[in-house]
Amino acid sequence: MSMLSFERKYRVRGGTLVGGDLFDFWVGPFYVGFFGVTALFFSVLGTLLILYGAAIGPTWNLWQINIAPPDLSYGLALAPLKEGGLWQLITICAIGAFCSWALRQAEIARKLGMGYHIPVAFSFAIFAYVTLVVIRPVLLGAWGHGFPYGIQSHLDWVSNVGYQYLHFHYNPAHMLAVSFFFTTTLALSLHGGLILSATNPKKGETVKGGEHENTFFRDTIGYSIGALGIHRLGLFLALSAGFWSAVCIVISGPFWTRGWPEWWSWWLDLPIWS
Ligand code: UQ2
Repeated sequence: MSMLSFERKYRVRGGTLVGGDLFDFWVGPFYVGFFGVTALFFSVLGTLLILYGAAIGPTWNLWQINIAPPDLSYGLALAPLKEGGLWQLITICAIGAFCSWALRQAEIARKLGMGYHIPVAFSFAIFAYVTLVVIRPVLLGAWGHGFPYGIQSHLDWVSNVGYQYLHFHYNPAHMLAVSFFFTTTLALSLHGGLILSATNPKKGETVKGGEHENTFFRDTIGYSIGALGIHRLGLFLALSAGFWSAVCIVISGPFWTRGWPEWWSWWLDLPIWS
């Protein structure tokens, strides 16, 4: 592989966050590190607990397997294994695995002398998940407010929680999140389309570069954001989508308990109308 000469330069000891030299080595192409060990530990344990939960459940139908959080009556206490305790352990394993993964990304970025953009970006996804299964349940006072682990069941949860607030699309933070998700797909399709059109020409034609890319957008809309700019924009759009998703669910319940359409009465109540 052509990268091997470069890899030899950076595949050296040092730069770890935790564990010193203990796990500072590679297995084949994979960096291990302290957080590689903890990521593997939490993901294997979590997967086994999911399999156990499925095994004691009523079905092996992939769509119907469900591991539910404890009943609301357990509040924020630990529940018996078969009464939501499994869900609690699986949640701990998931958070342990996700955070280990982010820290392993940070260690590898550090060893390579790169920025921490990747672990920072991944942490927004972790934040969105933790908002659903920890922050909001804690604010509402019961683990039972977390979402159930199952393909159908988590969709039912989203639907039920949405209807609990009458019409979730009136949630202003949800509006922002959805708009950011769509704008992310717009930006990535523009970018992917542009790069492929420039670098993958038909047989016999030469590969085009940055000048052509800029010119296409200057000719069509009078503006090109640039090669670095489109990636900054993409990161901003994607992180904003995740961030406002977390906000839109955490304010539903802890900070607003009525229907979301009603929230907009502040607009109808503005003194300028009277
Ligand atoms: C661009 C550019 C790229 C790109 C893209 C654009 C050469 C290779 C896609 C065009 C993007 C613009 C004008 C921003 C659009 C704004 C939103 C909110 C979607 O100019 O520079 O680099 O990939």
